[in-house]
Amino acid sequence: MENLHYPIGKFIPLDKISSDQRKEWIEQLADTPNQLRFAIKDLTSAQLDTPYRPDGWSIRQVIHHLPDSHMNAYVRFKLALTEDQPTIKTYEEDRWSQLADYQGTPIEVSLTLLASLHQRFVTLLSTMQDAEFSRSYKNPESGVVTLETALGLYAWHGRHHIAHITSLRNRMGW
Ligand code: NI
Repeated sequence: MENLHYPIGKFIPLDKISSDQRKEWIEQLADTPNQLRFAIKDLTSAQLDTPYRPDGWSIRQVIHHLPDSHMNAYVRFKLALTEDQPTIKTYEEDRWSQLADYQGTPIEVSLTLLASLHQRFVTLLSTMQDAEFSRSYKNPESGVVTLETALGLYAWHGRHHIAHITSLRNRMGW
């Protein structure tokens, strides 16, 4: 049976990460905004308000969540590139999804925000040297994370949420 929560599986950190692997992840991140646009194409407002699984976020919430999450990611990368293993700030993503901007902001605004953000993020990632990918931040909940692992995590994270949308569309025949 299809796993509604983890349609592409959970994120599994790799022990060894090659530069080819990093390149693939950077390409996935570069592609995420367009993949998201394609995934939500022609959905009605009622369809956007449909949860992707029972008790899960609506497609609309998933769309607004992606730039929120990836803005945090971008800041984490910049902190780790400019400070010595900084401790980053976690956030309550479920509470964020209940704030008024998730209902009140047109999705186009978050699609554009994600595209602009990823353009800067990918510009930064594309110029990072090997040693910089070994830099790290400390997540107070999960421990030390290298930037190459964080890169894999956020490449997975975009595909993870887009798959929530595409798998719902498949199930519903939309
Ligand atoms: Ni997420």
